[in-house]
Amino acid sequence: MTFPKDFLWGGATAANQCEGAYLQDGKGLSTADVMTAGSAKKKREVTKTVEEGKIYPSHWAIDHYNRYKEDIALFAEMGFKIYRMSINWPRIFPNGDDKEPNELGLQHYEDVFNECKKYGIEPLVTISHYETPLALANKYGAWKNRQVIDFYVRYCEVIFDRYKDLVKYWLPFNEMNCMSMEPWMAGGIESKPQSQDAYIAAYHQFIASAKVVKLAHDNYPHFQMGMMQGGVFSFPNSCDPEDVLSNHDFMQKMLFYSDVTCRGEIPAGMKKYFERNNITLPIEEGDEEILKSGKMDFLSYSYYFSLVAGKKTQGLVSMLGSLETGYTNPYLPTTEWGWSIDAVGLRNSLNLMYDRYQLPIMIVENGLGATDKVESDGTIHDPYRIDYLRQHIIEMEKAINIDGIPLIGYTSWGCIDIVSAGTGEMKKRYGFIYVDVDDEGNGTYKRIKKDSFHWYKKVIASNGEDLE
Ligand code: BGP
Repeated sequence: MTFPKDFLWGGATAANQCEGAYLQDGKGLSTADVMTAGSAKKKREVTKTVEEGKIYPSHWAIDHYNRYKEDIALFAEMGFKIYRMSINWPRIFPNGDDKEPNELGLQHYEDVFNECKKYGIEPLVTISHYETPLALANKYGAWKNRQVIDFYVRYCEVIFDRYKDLVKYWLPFNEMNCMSMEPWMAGGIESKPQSQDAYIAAYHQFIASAKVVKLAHDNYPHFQMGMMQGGVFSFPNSCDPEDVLSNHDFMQKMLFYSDVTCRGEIPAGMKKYFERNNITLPIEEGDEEILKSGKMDFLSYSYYFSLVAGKKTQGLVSMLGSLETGYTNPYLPTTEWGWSIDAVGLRNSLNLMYDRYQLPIMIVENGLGATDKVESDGTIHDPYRIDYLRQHIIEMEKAINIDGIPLIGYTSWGCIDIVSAGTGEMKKRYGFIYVDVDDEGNGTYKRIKKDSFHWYKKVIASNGEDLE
């Protein structure tokens, strides 16, 4: 087993799922702050305002905002080379359209990045991870409105300038294709997935993304800008050519997002799809140039599972809740939350994505959401998590050494337990570090190292050689 010597091992979180402190230091509300707790069976509710008596897990999460020093010290103890995290947009611009940024918010992330640097950890920053300022949704219709592009670009100008010496790797949006599945999360859009409005919002994000990639390239040549795609990969249900074609159609809609941001244009097949479905993108003069001028430097994506698509496929999937394409894969086991476990699928996806874009790749989310049990002596044994991660790391190594894929980093998801985006639960845990807090926010918030903590530390120390 060999990984490149400068391979970026680490972990990933998102601000709305870990920070808590939802009004501290002048922060405004985000679209995540009005999403109630749900479960695998109960969809999270979007209430538009904070309602008395409802449970909003982002309000407390794991209080990483106040405990980041302790958490980063634990990441450093595992040997992290990189920490993927997001800036909570309404900490910087509480209403999204404010004239001046909030200094306390800016200072906070400066402190966080300096803390990372202290341990030689490289920050990888998601600029927008399901955290659109709520005021932009209520006042402007969020990403449906082209004006929001300007607010986002201004936000980027401010953070690029402030953190230019501290941050090199940036992801303009988390899982852009989430707009085809969960438009509220992806962009504060209330309409149905794959509707005209959702595609308008996606289109505005493409323009915004291209503009800030160009801004970075023109002013900060040392920045590396990355596409972040939600890893929704499917295989045909059978070799029936109709199934193969349906799977292609499904994947075309999923990869639309990485196609536009990595290649700089709308693919022909999607133009036809929009025509057939009476969807009109709000294209303005000069947009083609903008898209071409802001292509990504690298590709990143999340990978948890694979899907099966075919003739019966019902639209797209709700990736963050239940996973429904109409089929199950008889070859694969599933997690407690019903997600298939397909480590070889990760290698397949790496080949697919490299063939398609020829860009360096980072896997920026991967992991197993599971219930953990704290033993009476305070230890936590999570061999299921170690096993899941081991299988996926083995497949990454094969992709590098057998297939020749330029994979440059791996940040496993929820390196410390955080709130689940899909269900709003705390009990769906991904971490190497357990946090003593329950679904209602009760607990001591104490951090406890799981068995996987010690295991991942060895993996990193041996640069992926010791996986036992
Ligand atoms: C991705 C999101 C994350 C995350 C992860 C796991 O789609 O980018 O924010 O949470 O999925 O999903 P969940 O939290 O629903 O288990």
